[in-house]
Amino acid sequence: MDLKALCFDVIEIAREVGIYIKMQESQLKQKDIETKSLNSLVSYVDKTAEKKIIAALKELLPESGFIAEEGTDETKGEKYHWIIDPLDGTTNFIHGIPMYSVSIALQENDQIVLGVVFEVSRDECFYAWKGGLAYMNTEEISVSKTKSIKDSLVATGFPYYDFKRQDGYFESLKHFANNSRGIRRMGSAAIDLVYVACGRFDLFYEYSLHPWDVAAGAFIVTQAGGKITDFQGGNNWLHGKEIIASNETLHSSSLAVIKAI
Ligand code: 2AM
Ligand code: CA
Repeated sequence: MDLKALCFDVIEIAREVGIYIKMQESQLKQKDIETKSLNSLVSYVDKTAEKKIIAALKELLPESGFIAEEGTDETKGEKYHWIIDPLDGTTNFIHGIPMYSVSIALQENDQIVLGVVFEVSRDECFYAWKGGLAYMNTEEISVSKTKSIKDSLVATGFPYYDFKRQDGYFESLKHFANNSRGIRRMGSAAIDLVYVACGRFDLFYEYSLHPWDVAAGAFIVTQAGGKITDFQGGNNWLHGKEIIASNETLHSSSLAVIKAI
């Protein structure tokens, strides 16, 4: 399969759907917003965007299956599955905050081989394919070369539904607040990850995330020279609901703090 050509087709789809989402920004009404579970919101925009993405991907790769946040199509594939978050940062979108993205990854057996994250408001498309590097629009990107936490900008996501690990999590925040350049909470894990990939953020960590929040962004980080693990330093970050993304040096110096959560 020509993953590079496929990646450019997926970019087209992400961009088109991003334009649709942006057009809906001014149309969305309070009555359009549903609550799926505690603090997890959705509207027709997420669902329509997902349907548009899946219809287009089916044409590109008819034998593939889908793992998509809104579950509008749960077709199982043999070898290929698309992991899709049609709108990552729904809470931001609903509140009129322009920090949201379209995230699409392709899995071949258990391995991610392609990732696209389109940050709609900035018109920045981040992408990578297996065997290639990582890019933002037409530029090659790489993770930061920062060596110490004191020179790092740290991104995270605050717990919004699983509060059991809150104390440990706030301890880690205290550590980074006291020792880094600052902490950011964007509200879209896909954007956090691609900002690590291009060196804007030096470190990102969050728990309670789903595969569709992280699949594409994490793959782009690895292709940009970064390191992705779960909170124990292992590989269970896609389904394990814990992720750390950074360059190799900062990753090893932060692991002990994050492990304790
Ligand atoms: P979503 O917008 O696709 O649901 C950031 O913490 C991540 O958690 C985002 O990728 C976001 O993905 C998800 N999330 C869901 N509900 C959230 C909420 N109420 N606050 C913050 N993040 C939320
Ligand atoms: Ca979503």
